[in-house]
Amino acid sequence: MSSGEQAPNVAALIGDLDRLAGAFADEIGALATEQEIRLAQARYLGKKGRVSELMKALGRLPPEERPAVGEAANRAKASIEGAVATRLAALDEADLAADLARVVDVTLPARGAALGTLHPLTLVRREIEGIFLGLGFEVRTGPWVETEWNNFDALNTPPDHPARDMQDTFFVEGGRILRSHTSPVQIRTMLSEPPPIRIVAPGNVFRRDDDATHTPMFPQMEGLLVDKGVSFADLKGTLLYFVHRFFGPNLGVRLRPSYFPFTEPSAEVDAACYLCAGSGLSAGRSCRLCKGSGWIEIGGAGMVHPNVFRAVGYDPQAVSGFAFGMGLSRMAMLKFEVDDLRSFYEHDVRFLAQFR
Ligand code: 2NM
Repeated sequence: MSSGEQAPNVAALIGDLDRLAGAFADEIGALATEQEIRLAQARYLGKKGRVSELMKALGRLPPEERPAVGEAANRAKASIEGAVATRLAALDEADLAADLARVVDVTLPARGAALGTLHPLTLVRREIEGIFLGLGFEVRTGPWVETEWNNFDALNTPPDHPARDMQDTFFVEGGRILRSHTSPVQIRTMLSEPPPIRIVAPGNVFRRDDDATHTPMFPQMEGLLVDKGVSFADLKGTLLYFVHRFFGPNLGVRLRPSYFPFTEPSAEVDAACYLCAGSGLSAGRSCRLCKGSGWIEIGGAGMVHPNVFRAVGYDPQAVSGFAFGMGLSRMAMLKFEVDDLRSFYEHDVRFLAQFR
């Protein structure tokens, strides 16, 4: 031989290969996972495995003796691969048998699907919409980004009015603002339709306020009725009907003189407290809802100012109208006795799930 090493003994080499297959078969019986089995397979058939180690001697054999050793190597390889396949199949079967043996109580009740709830502000908005729909009002909405004209000028609110200050109103690009009330919806409606008008405008509005009792965005609902011969008595009757439907029958309404640029006369609207029926006393103590006054403030209202009609092209000699507005968070706080405004914006499911 060119290497000068002695040629290996062919019979011994074949015997070693045949014994390797047997040794593998013994080893694999104790292995419990596919990973262990694959590692064992690599120790025998891998590049540096035991079969490859024995095959290094092949090059030192005379050519005529190589085929017999090659055959022995193939036998060992096939035997090892066969043992692997058999063992893996047995493991699979054992897994399946274990699955089938598991006792499942099919009579256990299913876990109920959790139902969401409507947000209290949504409940209150829908309820109020329903009351006014029943009176023949329509629900109208409009954009959050508005012109200063729709939000202020058309509403008889002059350029030097404090509400138009940077301190109070959000200004956005292009000379526009975030609406500070939903009144621009009423303006848009009057600009595009002739009287009679009967609408409520629910929606979010924006003011530069952020503390325990004010959020920079809050939901509002305003209403507008315009027709021939509409009076302050129509306004009060409408508010009285609303209070009876929303808070309870037989509750009084009180209008206190106030001022808004867009209405004249203007009023703050109080409803008799539904908890103490206006007495100021509940359970022998000062009522917790109205703090003993017997009244709760629910919004503002008034007769539409002639300048508002002029701005939208209505003739203030021919038609008159009333308008009102209320904060929906306040209405929800009163109705559900929620004492912190921020509860509506924290998205705590333990709070929200109480309104079913
Ligand atoms: C309020 C209070 C009083 C109001 C006025 C108008 C309009 F467009 F007709 F002039 N819309 N809404 C109004 C009046 C709103 O909210 C507290």
